[in-house]
Amino acid sequence: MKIDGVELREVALPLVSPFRTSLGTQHERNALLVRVVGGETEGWGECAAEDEPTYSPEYLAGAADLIRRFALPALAPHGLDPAAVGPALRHLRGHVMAKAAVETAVLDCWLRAHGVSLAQHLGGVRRRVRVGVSVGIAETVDALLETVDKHLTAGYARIKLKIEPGWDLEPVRAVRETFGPGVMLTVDANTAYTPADLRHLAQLDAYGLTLIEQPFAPGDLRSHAALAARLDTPVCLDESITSARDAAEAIRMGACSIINIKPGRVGGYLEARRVHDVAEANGVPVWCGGMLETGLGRAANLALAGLPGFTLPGDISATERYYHRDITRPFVLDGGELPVPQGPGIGVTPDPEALEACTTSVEWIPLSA
Ligand code: NPQ
Ligand code: MG
Repeated sequence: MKIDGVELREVALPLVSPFRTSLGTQHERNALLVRVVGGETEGWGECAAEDEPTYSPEYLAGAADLIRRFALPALAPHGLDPAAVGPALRHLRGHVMAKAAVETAVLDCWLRAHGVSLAQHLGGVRRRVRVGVSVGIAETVDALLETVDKHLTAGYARIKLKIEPGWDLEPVRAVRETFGPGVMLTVDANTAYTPADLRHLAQLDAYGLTLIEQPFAPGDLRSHAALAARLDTPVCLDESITSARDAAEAIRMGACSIINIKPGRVGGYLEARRVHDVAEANGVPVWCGGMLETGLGRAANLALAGLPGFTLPGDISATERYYHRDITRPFVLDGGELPVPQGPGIGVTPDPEALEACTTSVEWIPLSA
């Protein structure tokens, strides 16, 4: 089967509440959707990149440009074959999130044509997965406690607090003291610390955290290894890991004992499975990260989180945590879990009306082999 063409669509979804991390504050999620059309079938992929290159070097307009000018022309001769996308784009350096969106759309289209779910294709073993929630930096500790209380009441299986210098020991202590030792608690610094903060971060050991995520710069595996040697709290990497090879290197160096897998950050769901396999072979637990996905990305992440090595709750929250109105049917929390979609491909499609309502631009790119 050949690919007839690809639609690039930008959507804007207002967030239920602003999301503040050490990188900045987000009020709205602008997302880039890729729709691949092949014969009677179509498939969807969502690009994880944000408006600005702050979390990663990629950004939405750059990703669209990469896809339009370089990825699609390179893909055209290959037809609709998900296994061919990675090799066809290998000569393009970086741009993992843009490549991931294209591969996911091709994969979704191909799986739908074959009547196979993404969960089945990846080797998922769970029909439901435990999920957590990522809690942004708050104005005050009281406001934070109120937010955490709401999420615990909703049933989330894990609370992740965003931290930065000046917002770390105090909020973590307050949450632990208020909600007790039974709450699974983690922190995520999004690279906000430097190696000089090692002794300061060691004080987090007092609070029984399940992990500390990415305190240092993406390229600084040595400092993460030094911290891991010093702390009882397990060190988890996010931004540092952009491939299965990175994962193997980080594990070998002792830079992490847990890995956050975001499919966009590693170049797609097929590479995400390889990161999972490397981690599993080394006894390293993994969990699925989040990028404020719409229902399309959320559905695909749930399929990934069903793999056996995903033993910690992921950042795959219910739809209502982020959006009043999503472009797909909402995902609803049930006993701290979300269901893994079982239909063909990613198992969900956008609601045409909801999609139109939030679309800010559409571009159709015909593909000729
Ligand atoms: C993380 N995500 O684990 C990220 C980072 C992040 C859910 O904590 C807009 C879109 C703003 C995606 C800010 C969570 C974002 C974003 C931070 C992702 O590090
Ligand atoms: Mg993170």
